[in-house]
Amino acid sequence: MSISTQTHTITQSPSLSMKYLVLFLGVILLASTTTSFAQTCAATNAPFLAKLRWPVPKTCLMRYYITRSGTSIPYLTRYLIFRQAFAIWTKATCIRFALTSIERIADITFTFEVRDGPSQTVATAFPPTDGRIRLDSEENWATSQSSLGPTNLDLLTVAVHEIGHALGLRHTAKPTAVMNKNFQLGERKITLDAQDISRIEELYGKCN
Ligand SMILES: [Ca+2]
Ligand SMILES: [Zn+2]
Repeated sequence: MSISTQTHTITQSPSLSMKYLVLFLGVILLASTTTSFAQTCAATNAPFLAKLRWPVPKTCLMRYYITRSGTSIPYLTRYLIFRQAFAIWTKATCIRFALTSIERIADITFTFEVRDGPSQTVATAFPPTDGRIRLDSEENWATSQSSLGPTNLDLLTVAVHEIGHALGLRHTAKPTAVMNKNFQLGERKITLDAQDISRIEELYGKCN
């Protein structure tokens, strides 16, 4: 947005070489911006500002549903990844999570859908008590640490982040937090940092 504004301002009466210089710098700036923030979560902070959380009876046991369509990743593989992601949040919240095959009784649902192609938006999640997590089926998903590389995106890392949204957390600018909205290709970031833990405790209390 600011890039196009600058270009129009500077090119009011430039020489030809100045025009090319501005165009060149604009392309470089655009390319670097796209590279840095190529993989992001699309959840906006607005729905999360009200400190939405799941009500107490739910927080004993929450159920999640995984769609059987929309991706070539085997169902069992996805289940094992999502189960591992939930276990990370269980440690911080004491909330237990169990798989259900009945979508209508699920609190949190995972779907894989065609979104905007590889990179850019990789997933969107909705806060309590919605709980939908929509993953882009066209991302180059990595489903194990051994297959993780510079051209693919760790499904476990994204799952941990999106579950954080489904529990009520909004984005943070802190780079080390799992709730930072940017994902790096080839990166596994699944350890909750101190800020992630303190923020989830604000919603659900300390887990003893
Ligand atoms: Ca995408
Ligand atoms: Zn997000």
